[in-house]
Amino acid sequence: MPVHNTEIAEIFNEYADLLEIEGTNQYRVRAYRNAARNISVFSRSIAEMANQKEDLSRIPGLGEDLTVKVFDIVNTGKLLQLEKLKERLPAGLLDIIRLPGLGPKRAGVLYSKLGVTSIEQLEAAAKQHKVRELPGFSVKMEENILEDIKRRGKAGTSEKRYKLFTVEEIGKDLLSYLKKINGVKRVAIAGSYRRRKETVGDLDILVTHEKQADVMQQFTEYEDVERIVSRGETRSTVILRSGIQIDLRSVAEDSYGAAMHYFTGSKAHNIAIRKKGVNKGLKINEYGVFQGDELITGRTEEEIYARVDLPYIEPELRENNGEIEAAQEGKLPKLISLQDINGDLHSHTSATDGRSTLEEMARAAKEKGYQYLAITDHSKHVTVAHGLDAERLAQQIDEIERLNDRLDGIVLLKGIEVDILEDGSLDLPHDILKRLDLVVCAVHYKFNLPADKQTERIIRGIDNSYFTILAHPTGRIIGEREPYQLDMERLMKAARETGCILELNAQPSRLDLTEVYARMAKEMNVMVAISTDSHSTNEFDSMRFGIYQARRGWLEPEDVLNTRSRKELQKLLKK
Ligand code: DGT
Ligand code: CA
Ligand code: CA
Repeated sequence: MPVHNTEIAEIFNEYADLLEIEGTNQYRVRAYRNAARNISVFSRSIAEMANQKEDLSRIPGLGEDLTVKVFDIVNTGKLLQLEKLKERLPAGLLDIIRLPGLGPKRAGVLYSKLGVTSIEQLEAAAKQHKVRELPGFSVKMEENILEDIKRRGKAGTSEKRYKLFTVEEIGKDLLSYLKKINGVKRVAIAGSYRRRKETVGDLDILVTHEKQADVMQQFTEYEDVERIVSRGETRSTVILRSGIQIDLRSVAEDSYGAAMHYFTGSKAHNIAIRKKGVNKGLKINEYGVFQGDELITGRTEEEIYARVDLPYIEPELRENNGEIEAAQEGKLPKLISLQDINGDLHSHTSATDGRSTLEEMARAAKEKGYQYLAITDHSKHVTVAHGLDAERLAQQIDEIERLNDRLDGIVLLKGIEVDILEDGSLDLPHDILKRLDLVVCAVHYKFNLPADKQTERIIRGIDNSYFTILAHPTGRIIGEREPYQLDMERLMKAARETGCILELNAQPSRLDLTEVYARMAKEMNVMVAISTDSHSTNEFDSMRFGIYQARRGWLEPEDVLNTRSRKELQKLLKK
């Protein structure tokens, strides 16, 4: 398996980091970093050049010594000197240098002066104010370190990620700019964006073009570019003003499918597919599928999968979470798509905190091609939203009934987003809930109860015979609010017993029924409703984000309540 240029570069970078921690002279450290940078943007596969005994000194920054090391990496997949250095230096130091503002030099100081070799030890030392005294550190820095460690959390990274919604707009603009470049044929976004992850780290864009097109030049001249990280013949990286990084790669038409597959990832999925290739004597990389040195296919992703005896696997499933096994057994899910949706079951009007009237909402839903729209304004406990009490809800019910008589091709369902109070009771009396088509229930305060209390509160709500749908079940808001402490499995068991439905809230900042929970719901036989929680007519379009997440959670049309026709839905709701 040829080692990719970026892998060689990563090894050199890691080696440089560790050398620097050890206090090796700057000149040597810089030589490795410099080589790494040049290697990562080099336009041809260095592994292939090495295998064909080509002259590697053409690669800028590679002297005699480093050329030998590149050969070692190409032949063995690793660098012996790095492995040895790793044995000498504690592994935790690598985590420390990835904290913002630290880097190998300061990590070296922490190590040599305080013996700090892990994040935990660093945290302890900072809390004891030992860090501020060190050369090159300060009080402010010590505070930042503590904050960064906290933010980094258990997940282990402090790297900034962007909501899919945010990068969608950025990506679309950039895509249309690239398409207009003379000679450009195809442009597509790969990476986690194509897999529709709720957040993405950076955007990976592929282009194919005629030879003479100066795509890289024009890419780096895009008006939104703040900084050019690298520019090569076939790949460039820039940082846009919004801070997001864009990787652009130009690929040959014959390799387009292979490159799409490779750069769509995930890495774990790629590795698993590559292994299947190896078992069949095939070499799979971003250039194609090879038998020996011969390129046998690479134009389409379908062909790549076919070569390892698999059907096409949708990008949203490519996480090496069982999709390859399912594909092998012919058990891939037939994923839900936007066209399967027949209505929306969570929306607000100007009666509470929405911005459109009942009638405006109804007409907009009809325009989306929906058969029904549930109106679910807030209940009285949410005073900031001017929530409805029983009397105002009764008026709205009457109003909806009158409006339904006039409306054609769309039916408004009578609903409420009622608060689940702290004791698990619902915020409105049963005799008014009884008049509704559906009752969407939600937690809007006391987010910080311990897991058992919060779970019991919600389960008590679920046990209420009027409870239809649990809205935004974990309350998570991406980058703003952690999910409440909950025993999801227990909650889902309760939901299954009572036939309660879980909402996949499609607002791009919520999506709090994560892919993991969506899949768990499916496996536990709990139905999901994908709802936009629209507060005005132009929010219905958020439905696509709910669909993306549902697809990542392996959901099929029958797993989702609002794929039902109005008749089927009303039958289900009566139960
Ligand atoms: P992100 O940007 O953190 O949200 O996640 P991705 O999946 O977009 O990751 P990124 O941008 O680092 O790389 C894009 C794709 O390129 C990734 O999904 C798989 C592929 N890739 C990157 N590095 C490697 C590697 O070392 N080995 C393999 N097999 N694939 C890789
Ligand atoms: Ca990416
Ligand atoms: Ca990338």
